[in-house]
Amino acid sequence: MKDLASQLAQVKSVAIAGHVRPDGDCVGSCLATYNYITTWFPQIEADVYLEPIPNIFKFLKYADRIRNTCENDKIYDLCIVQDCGDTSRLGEAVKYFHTAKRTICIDHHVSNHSFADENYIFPEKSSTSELIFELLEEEKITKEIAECIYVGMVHDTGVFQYSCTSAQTMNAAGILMEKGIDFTKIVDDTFYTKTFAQNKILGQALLNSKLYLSGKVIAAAVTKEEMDRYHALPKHLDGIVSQLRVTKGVEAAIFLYENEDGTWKISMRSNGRVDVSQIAMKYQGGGHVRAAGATMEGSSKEVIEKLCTEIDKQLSGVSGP
Ligand SMILES: [Mn+2]
Repeated sequence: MKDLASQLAQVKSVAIAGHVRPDGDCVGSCLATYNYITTWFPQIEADVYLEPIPNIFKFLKYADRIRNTCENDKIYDLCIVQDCGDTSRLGEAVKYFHTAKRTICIDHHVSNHSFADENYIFPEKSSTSELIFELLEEEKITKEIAECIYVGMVHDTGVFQYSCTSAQTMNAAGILMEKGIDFTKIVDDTFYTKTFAQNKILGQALLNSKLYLSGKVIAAAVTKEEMDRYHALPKHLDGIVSQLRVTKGVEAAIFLYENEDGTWKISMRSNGRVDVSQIAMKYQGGGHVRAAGATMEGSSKEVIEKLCTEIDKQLSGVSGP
């Protein structure tokens, strides 16, 4: 697959979907594709399915057209799934993937096993949004499409900071800037600005944090009760693990919060020596070498101990990269 345009020939209807709990890259890349199709292929009937998106991304063009529910049983000519490592992370929209006449997957998760008919998967790329940039004709990237792609790249690179950022990422970002986007405002409004409640729960998570493995791992858990106390929703906890990761001397950071059913949602970050995607996959999760997640059962103490054991194995060379 070399471009998106050739995939759209003879296609009358397209469903676009991304992963559950959509983040900046998921929302940005899906809306980039949606805006591209509606702008340049107006004869195609396109729908985009995502779970409710964070408010910070609602300024993107056609964010208001995102469908949060999948009650219709439409069968699409083409289903494009983006930023999603496997079908179980598609949520309800998985039915459109299964019934569509043809499927495409565009993704950068290492755990992705090329599950669609056509796959455009590059784990070394910064973001799915960067892959969308590659698949679109530069002259057909409008300002609105550029905003979507830029948001996705900014979020998955931590504002062009993580090691997944490449020269190509920066070149793409430069071309997007020339489309007239307000790049300063995008970074400030969608990445750095936190609500008061978000800062409070971040503070609580940092107070809860402890060091393990002689300071090589930092872990923090936030309980349901604490989330309720600060009126924090899961989507408000996004930056916490990144803050833990920048603690001096740590190789890996673990953040967990309690789900409604008492299980724990785990996020892990690595500073390079630990492959956290391997550990996440052991617990039916997935992600990238330096950023991965999973869901686990048990007490927070047990969960942290299990993860520390895996990290220790890697650091001592028993397994791992
Ligand atoms: Mn991504």
